[in-house]
Amino acid sequence: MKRIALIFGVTGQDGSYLTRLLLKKGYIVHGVKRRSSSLNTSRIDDIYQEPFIKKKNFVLHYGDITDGTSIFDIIKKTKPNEIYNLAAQSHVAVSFKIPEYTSNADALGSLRILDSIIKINPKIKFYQAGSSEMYGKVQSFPQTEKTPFYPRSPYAVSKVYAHWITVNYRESYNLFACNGILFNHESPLRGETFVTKKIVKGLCRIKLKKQKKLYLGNIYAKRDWGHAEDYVEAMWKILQYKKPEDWVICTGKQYSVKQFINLVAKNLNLKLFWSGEGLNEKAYSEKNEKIIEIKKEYFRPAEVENLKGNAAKAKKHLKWKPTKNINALIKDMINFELKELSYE
Ligand code: NAP
Ligand code: F7E
Repeated sequence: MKRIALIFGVTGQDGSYLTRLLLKKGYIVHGVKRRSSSLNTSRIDDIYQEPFIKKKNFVLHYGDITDGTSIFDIIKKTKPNEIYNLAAQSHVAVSFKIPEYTSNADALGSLRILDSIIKINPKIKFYQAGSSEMYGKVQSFPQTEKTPFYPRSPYAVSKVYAHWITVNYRESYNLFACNGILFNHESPLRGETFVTKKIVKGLCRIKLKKQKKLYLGNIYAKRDWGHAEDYVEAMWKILQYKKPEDWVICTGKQYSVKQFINLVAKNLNLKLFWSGEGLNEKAYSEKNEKIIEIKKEYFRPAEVENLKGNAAKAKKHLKWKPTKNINALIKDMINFELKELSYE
């Protein structure tokens, strides 16, 4: 019997990589996309061209994680063995602007799926896309599964709710429900307003003289950045483990946003000269043109300054480890961007 997976958030960065992974493993994959007035399937459209997939093995359904009826109906109709909840309003800065919607989608969305699972078939395995943002104002270093949460945004508070409701349903109803606590992961398919994509795209365009400047916020925040392709493999392994547990997935390496900028510039053979401090800090080109400026509007009301994880548990029990380091990630993102720009 073919295994059946249902992915909420199939049109996102992780949804696209996870779909490819599961199809390669022989799953039938159902994906939930939400209705929008413009096309939102650009990350998954090319999957239908892949030689390894039979078209009937990948099916899309309209639905929304703020709409319990659609969730219930899709789960009932598709009869999945595994559900991956990747759907979320995933932008931390935006969550301060639309906190109520973010909570509805990111916190209650998970509850709606879990509640449908216990009513339809409690044997369905469930993966919840948790986040290192839950550690927020970090309480210990590096962060593990045992580090207490201290969320710093409506996004992170909602993810903490989703984490604990997943634990609660596991303990109350004996569900195979798991949290992945994933640190930042990026790729060529990363959304355009996340900092790594913004930097790679901006510096590639500046290099090719298609753009003059890049505006950023807090360049001293530090993150543990991995590659999304590695991280979706971890999601799958989490649901194949002998029992349902919660897992930290990260690289264990940390860089500041400024270090990330310098690495991208180096890869592009773009010389940057930094000067000034705070909002007046700037980066200049060899020809003394201002390339990067700091803008107050990109700072957040509360920041997460310092994330670095320890994935020892996943390494030991899931036999998972990241295969791509920061340089491989940056090269992958740059190559994609330069190819896209060559079509412009
Ligand atoms: P993403 O690219 O922003 O994708 C989010 C997905 O959720 C998209 O398919 C989006 O649909 C969908 N979505 C948003 N609101 C929805 C709604 N109301 N109903 C149904 N679908 C909805 O995010 P990602 O980077 O792939 O991340 C996947 C998940 O992991 C998210 O839950 C995120 O919070 C979490 N996470 C991400 C990271 C990371 O570094 N990437 C780290 C930890 C946790 P549209 O395409 O229509 O917008
Ligand atoms: O910001 C700083 C910003 O938006 C990273 C999501 O996938 O990972 C992501 O959340 C850092 C922050 O990611 C700009 O202040 C500076 O400190 O790329 P980001 P994030 O907030 O870490 C976690 C794990 C998730 O779960 C989330 O879903 O970069 N920063 N200047 C900037 N950030 C943005 N976006 N834009 C700037 O101009």
